[in-house]
Amino acid sequence: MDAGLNTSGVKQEIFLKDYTSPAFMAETVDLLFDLDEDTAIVTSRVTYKRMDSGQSNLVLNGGEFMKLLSVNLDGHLLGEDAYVVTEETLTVKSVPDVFTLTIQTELYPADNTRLEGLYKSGGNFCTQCEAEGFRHITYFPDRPDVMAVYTVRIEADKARYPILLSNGNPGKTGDLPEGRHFAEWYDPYPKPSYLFAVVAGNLGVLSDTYKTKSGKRVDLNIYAAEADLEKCHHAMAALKASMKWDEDVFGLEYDLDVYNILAVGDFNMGAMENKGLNVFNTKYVLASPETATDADFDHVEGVIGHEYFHNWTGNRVTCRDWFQLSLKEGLTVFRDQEFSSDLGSRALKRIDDVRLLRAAQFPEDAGPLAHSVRPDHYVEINNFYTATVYNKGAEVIRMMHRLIGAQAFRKGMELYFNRHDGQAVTCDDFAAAMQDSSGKNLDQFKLWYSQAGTPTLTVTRERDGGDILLTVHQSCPPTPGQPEKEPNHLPFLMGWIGPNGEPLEPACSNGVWQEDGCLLEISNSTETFRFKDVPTGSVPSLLRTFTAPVHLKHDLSKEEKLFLMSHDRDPFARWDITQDLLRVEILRLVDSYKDGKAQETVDKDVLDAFGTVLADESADPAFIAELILLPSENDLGQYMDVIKPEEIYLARTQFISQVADAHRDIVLERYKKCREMLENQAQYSLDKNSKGLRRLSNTLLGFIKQTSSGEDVCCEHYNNATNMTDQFAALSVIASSEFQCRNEILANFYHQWKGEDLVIDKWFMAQAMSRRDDALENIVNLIDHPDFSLTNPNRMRSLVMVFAGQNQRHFHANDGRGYNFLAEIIVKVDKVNPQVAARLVAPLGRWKKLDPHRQKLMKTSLDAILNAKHISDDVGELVAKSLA
Ligand code: 0A1
Ligand code: ZN
Repeated sequence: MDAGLNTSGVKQEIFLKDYTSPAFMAETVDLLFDLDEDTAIVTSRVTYKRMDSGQSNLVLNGGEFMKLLSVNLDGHLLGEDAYVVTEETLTVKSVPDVFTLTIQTELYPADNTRLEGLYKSGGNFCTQCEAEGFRHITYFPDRPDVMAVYTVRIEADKARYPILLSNGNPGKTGDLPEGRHFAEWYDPYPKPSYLFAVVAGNLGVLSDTYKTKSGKRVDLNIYAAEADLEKCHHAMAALKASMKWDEDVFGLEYDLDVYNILAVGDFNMGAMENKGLNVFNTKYVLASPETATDADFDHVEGVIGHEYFHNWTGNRVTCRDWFQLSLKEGLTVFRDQEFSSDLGSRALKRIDDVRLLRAAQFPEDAGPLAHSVRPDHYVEINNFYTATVYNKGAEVIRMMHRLIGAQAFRKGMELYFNRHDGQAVTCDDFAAAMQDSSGKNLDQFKLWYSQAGTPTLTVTRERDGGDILLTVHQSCPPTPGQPEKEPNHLPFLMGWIGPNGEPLEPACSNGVWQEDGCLLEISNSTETFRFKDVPTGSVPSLLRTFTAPVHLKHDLSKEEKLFLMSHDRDPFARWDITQDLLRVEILRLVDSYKDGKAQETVDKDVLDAFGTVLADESADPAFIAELILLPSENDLGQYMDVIKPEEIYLARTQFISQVADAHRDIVLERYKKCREMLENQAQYSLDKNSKGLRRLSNTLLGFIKQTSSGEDVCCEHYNNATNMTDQFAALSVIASSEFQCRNEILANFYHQWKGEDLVIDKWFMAQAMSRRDDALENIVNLIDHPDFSLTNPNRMRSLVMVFAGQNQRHFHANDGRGYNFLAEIIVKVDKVNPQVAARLVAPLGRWKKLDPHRQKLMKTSLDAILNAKHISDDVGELVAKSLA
C-alpha cells in the first residue's frame, strides 16, 4: 500500500487491487511535543504487534522534511545497522512479535509552507495530517487501517503559547522550568494517524456547553485570534445545532468531554475533523454581518456540521484505505446537506447543491481527470479530494436513501455502526448494511462506486390510447481507462401536471407514487413505463429533486417547458425547467453569432415568461432569485461541442440586456420594494425572509446594471450597504462594469477593509471575476499587489482559482495570456505548496472542449508546467493526465 519511489524518483501509482492488511498494528501511541520557536522535537513511543508472521521487518512511513534523531527498541538504542532509512521510509530489521519502539525526530514547522504535518499559522503551531501528514511528524505506519489509542504531552513557552491542545479529553497541566509549561491529552477512541492533531498558540476562546441526549455535559470551545472571537457566535450556534440534529435524526451522540475547534488563516482546505479537535480555515468559522455574506453564513453552518458529523461517519468508523475516501466524505456531505436542508429551505439547498454538482463535478467527470467515486489507482492521494469523491459521492448516498427509503436508511446506519464501530472499513461494508437493513439488492447499484462519467438519460413519450408510454434510455460516455459502461441502477422521480395546471397522479405499471412524485427504478439501458389514462395536454415533470446525478435529455417543447415553469408545484423541478429553458435560449443566441454580432434576439415567449417570474410576489423572494439567475458561462459551455467563450459571454449579456430593456419597470419596482422592506426592518437579520429579500434585490442588480439608471442604482446600493451581502453584491457588479465610480469604489472597499483578510480576499475575487475588456491585465498585475500572497491558500484561490475557474471570457483569451498566467503561477506555487498548486491544474486540462487554436495554446501551457524544474508529484500527476 505504501507509496514508494521508483528508480526515476517519481512516485509510483498505487492500486486498490494491491491492498494488503497491515503487517503490524500500532496499539498505543504516546507522543511528546517539545516545541521551540522554529523547531520541534517529537518523541513517539509506540507499542506494536505483529499481524503477519511472514514479515520480519517493520516498515514505517516518514522522512521528508524531518530529521531522525534516534531509534530505540524495547529500551535499547538501535545502532545504524539495525534499521534502514530511505527518502520515504524507516525499516527496522527483525523486530519481535510485540515491542515498543521509541523514535525521536526533529521538525521545522516555521519553514513548512506546504501546510501538512506540523506548521505555523499566524504565529501559532497547528497540524494537518489527512491524508498523509502524520509521516512528516514521526515515522509511523501512516495508513488509516492502523488505529491506535493516543496519549499526547505538549511542552512549550507559556507566555507565547498559553494554549496547548490535542485530541480527546484534557489531562494534567503544569509549569516547567524556564517559563515553559505542559499539557497532556488522552483520546480513548482508537483512531488512525490522519485524525491526529496538536495545537499550541496564543489564542482567544469562545466557550459554551452542550448537554447530550443522555445528559452528559460537553464543553465546547472555539479558539481564534482574540480580535475574531466576536465573529465566532454563528459557528458556535451551528455546532450546537449539529449536535442536536445528529441525535434527532440518527440517534448519534457526542462521545468526549470536550469539543474543540481552532480557526487558522493558513489552511489548504475548508476544515479538518481531527478527533475532538477540529482545525478550520477561518473562512468557515468567522462570520459577522459586516464582514460575511449570507452565503458565507450558510457555508459556516454547513462546514461546522460537516466536521461534526464526521465524528461518527469518518472517525468512529473510518476508511480501510484511501480508495474508500468517499465512504466517509460522500456520506458526511450527504449528512451536512440534510442538516442544512432541515435548518433552512430544502428546495433552495437542493438547488444550491445541484448547481455546485453541475459546475464542479460534471466537468470533472467529462474531462481527462475523470475518476470514479471509489478510484482504483492514484499517484498522490491529495489529488483525490475531489467533487467526484465528495459531491457525486453524496449523490450516491442520496440515491440509496431514495431507493430504500428514509426508515430503512436510518436502520442501515444503525446496523453500520453496530457492525463497524472502531473499525476501518470499505464502501462495500456500508452498502452491505444498507442492503441488509432494507432487503434491497444493491449489487448493480454499486456500479456508481466504480464507473466514472455522468450518464445521460433520454426520455421520450408515446401515446397509446389514453395511456402514455414513457421511455427512459441511459448511456454513459467513455472515461479514461473505462471505454465501456454498464447500465446504472437509479431512482427517477417524476410527476405529471394536467392540462389545467393541476397535479395528476396517473397509475403507473411499474412506478410507485410517493409524497413528492412517482418513483421509477431504472436499471436497464432502456425502460418503458406505462402511465394510465393521462389526459391530453398533460406534461411530465422529470427528475424531480434531481434524484440521480445525470444529464437529462427530453422531448418537451418550448411551450411545455413554459407551462411547467408556471404550473409545476415542485420548486426544484420548476427551477430546473426554467434553467433548461434559459440555457436553450441563450445557446440559440450563441449559435447565431457571426463576426461578433448576434443574428437573433431573445424569443418573445421566453421574455414574457421571465417578466411573469419577476412580477411573481406569491413565491419566496429567494426562490425568485434562483429562477432569474441565468446559467453561468461555464454551465452553458458544457452543453456545446466546442466552447466559444466570447460568444457565450456576449449572448448571456445580450440576454440580460434584453430582459432589462423589456422589463425595466418591473425590475426597478421589484428592486425598490425589496429594499424598502429591508429598510423597514429595525436591524440586520438572518431570517429566511430578510435573506430572501437581499438575495433577490442583489440578483436584480445584475439586470439593473444594464439599464440607463444602472450606475446610479449600483453605486447607491454600494454606498448604502450596511452589511457585506449587499456591499459585496454591489462591488462585484461594479468591478465588472465601465462605471465612472468603479475605481473609486474598489479603492474605498480596499481601504475600508485593509487588514480583514477574509474581506480583502473578496476584493481580489471581485476583480478576478471582472469581464471588463481590460480585466486580464488588471488580474495579472494584482499578483504584484502587496496584499497578494502565494503562500496563503485563501488569497491565492481568491485571485487565481476564481479567475481560472469562473472567468471563462478572460481565462480563454484568444492570445493565450490567461493560460500562460495560470501556468506560471502553478509552477511558482508548486515550490511553496504542491497541494494548492495541483488544485489549479484542472481548468487547463479541459482543452478538448475548445477550438484547435486554443487547444494548442492550452497544451503548450501544460507542457511548460511539465518541463519546469522539480515539479511535485501532485502537479505532475494531474498535468500528465491532462495531456494524455
Ligand atoms: N477531511 C476534511 C477535508 C480535508 C482533506 C484533506 C486535507 O488536507 C489534505 C484537509 C482537510 C473534510 O472533509 O472536511
Ligand atoms: Zn469531510
